[in-house]
Amino acid sequence: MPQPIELYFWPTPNGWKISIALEEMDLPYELKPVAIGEGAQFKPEFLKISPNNRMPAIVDPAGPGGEPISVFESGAILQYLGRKTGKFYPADERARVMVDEWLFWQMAGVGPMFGQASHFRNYAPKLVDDPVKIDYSVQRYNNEVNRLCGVLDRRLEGRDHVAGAYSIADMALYPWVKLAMLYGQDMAVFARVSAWLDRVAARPAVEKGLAVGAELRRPPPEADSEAAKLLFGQTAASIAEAASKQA
Ligand SMILES: N[C@@H](CCC(=O)N[C@@H](CS)C(=O)NCC(=O)O)C(=O)O
Repeated sequence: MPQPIELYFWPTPNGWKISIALEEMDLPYELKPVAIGEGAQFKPEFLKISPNNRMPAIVDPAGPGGEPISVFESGAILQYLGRKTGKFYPADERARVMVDEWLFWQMAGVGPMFGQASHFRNYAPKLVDDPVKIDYSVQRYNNEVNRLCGVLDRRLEGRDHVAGAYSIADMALYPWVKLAMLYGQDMAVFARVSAWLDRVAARPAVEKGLAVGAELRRPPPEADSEAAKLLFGQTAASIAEAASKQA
C-alpha cells in the first residue's frame, strides 16, 4: 500500500482542484486542514512547504528517488500528480502542450479573476462602507468572469472537454467555473459551458473531491473579525508579524 500523500487543504475552489485530482487518480491521501481564517497559513512549518502562505500544498513521502517532496501552487501540484501517475496529463508533447495552455489559462486568468469577483461580491460589502467603490469593482471583475466564460464557451464548441480527453485542466477549471452563476452570470448564454459543467459534475471522483472538508467550511468573515484581519490587507510586514505569532 503506497504511503498517503499529505494534502494541505481548506475547502475552497483551489483546494478542491487537488482533492478532485487525488480522487480521480485513486491516490491515497491524508487531509491536513489549513485553517486560513485562523492564521494556520502563516505557521513557519507550513511556509517551508508553501512560501506563498496559500493552500493547497502537498507532501508526497514517495517523491522522486523515493524521497519526500513538497509542492505548492495548484497548477504545479496537478502537473506533478499527472506525471507521477501518468493519468489525465498526456505524455504526447502536442497533447500535453494543449493541457498546459488551458491549465495556465485557469491559473493566470480564471482563478485570479473569479477570486476577485468573489471577493468584491461576497466579502467587500462586509468590509467597506462605500457602495460606489464596491459597485465599480464588482462590475469590473464580473465583466472578466463573463469574458472568460465566453472564451471557454467558444473553446467547448465541438469538444467534450477543454483540452482533448478529460484532464487536469478540466479539474483546475471546474471548481471555479461552477461558481459563475453565483456571481450573477446567466449560464443560459453559455450553453456549452453549462453542458461541460454537467459532464464534469457527473464524475463520481468529482463529487467525492468536492465533499472533502465540507464540515470545515465557514461563512464569510465579518468586518473587524480576526479572520478578516488575517485574510485581507496582507502585506509583507503583516505576514512576517503573523508568522512570528504562529512560531
Ligand atoms: N495560485 C494559488 C492560489 C491559492 C489560494 O489563493 N489559496 C487561498 C484560498 S482559495 C489561500 O490559501 N488563502 C490564504 C490567505 O489568503 O492567506 C494556487 O492555485 O495554489
